[in-house]
Amino acid sequence: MGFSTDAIHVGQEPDPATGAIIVPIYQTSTFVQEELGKNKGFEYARTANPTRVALEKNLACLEGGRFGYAFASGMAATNALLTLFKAGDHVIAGHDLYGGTFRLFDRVLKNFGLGFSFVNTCALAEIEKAIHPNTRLIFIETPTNPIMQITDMEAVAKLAHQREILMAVDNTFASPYLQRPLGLGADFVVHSTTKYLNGHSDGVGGAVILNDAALAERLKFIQNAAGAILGPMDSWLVLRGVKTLALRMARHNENGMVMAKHLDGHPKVKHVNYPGLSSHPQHELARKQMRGFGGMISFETGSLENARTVLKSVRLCSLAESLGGVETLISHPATMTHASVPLEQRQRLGITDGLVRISVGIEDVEDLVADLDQALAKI
Ligand code: P1T
Repeated sequence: MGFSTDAIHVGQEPDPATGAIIVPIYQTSTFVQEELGKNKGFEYARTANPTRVALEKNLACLEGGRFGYAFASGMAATNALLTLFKAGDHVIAGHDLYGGTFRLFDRVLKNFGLGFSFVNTCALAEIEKAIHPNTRLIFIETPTNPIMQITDMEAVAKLAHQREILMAVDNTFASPYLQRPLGLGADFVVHSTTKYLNGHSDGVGGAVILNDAALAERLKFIQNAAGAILGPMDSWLVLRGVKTLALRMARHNENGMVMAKHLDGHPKVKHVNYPGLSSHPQHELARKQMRGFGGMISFETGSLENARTVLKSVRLCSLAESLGGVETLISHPATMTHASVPLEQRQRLGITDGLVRISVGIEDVEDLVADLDQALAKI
């Protein structure tokens, strides 16, 4: 079936008890058992809940995977994935990651004996150089948050598998509508469902999708053992959001492109990071592995003062962390989402004090352009 058909139907048969067309919110902590060892497939809601299972089936299908697990947040999903590994194992991670992912790796998981190398995963040679005998995982974002760099997923997967290393892609920025990493060889896809999958800025959640049955069994064990599960109400919100993912992403693509082109020619803007622009260093690769370029853009205003002026002056765009909702959000990576990345590393990556990030929503794009124009005029 097509993407939209799957998004609307997979995992969501009419409720067998009532015929309800929408999967109910099974707001229950436990399930009554008929006798010892006899139940209807559900025992305790940390282990499995029907609303969450519906979402897990749906997300697995959309990513072209066999197994999906939903977690309390994107960070909980990444944390669960990383606990598949053990002390002494080494992970190669992209150097331009969501600040919270870097913080989890650098300030939490390192304490448990996992080793990390942060490299530019756009350059295959840099990954190759960082491989140690104990390297078990390559973890990338593409596009990256917030510089919008693109990594060649197929090439990295090939390299990883030659060395018996697993590969994970955080697909939050693109969503499965724009790219499907498992089909290009990745072993895991991670999502913050908080973003495009939910799409309405009304729930925090995460997911991991994969194909390997043995790894899936272990991840399910971890999901139940550690317990950072997505609740039924939040699972339902993501299920509802996903039904319109294709429509929303098509509009994010359109609005993102209009906004990126407009900013690119703007006299107050020094540089625009958007993979849809032909000036983007990995534009051709983005065209090859993505279906559209999405709604995330970052641009350079030149100074903290200029960024502050823009962020204070916008009226329609909202100054807030997060992304991927129907409404346009604008943020300042250096002091907000990426404040936990050390200054020297931020500077090396181009996460300057003047960098502004926009999650272009699905409003009428003329209104968004006019809002940005009046804010930039104040510089
Ligand atoms: O916020 P949470 O659901 O835990 O997801 C974390 C996360 C993981 N991966 C990526 C690529 C992300 O962008 C995020 C969260 N990012 C923001 C809150 C932000 O504004 O960038």
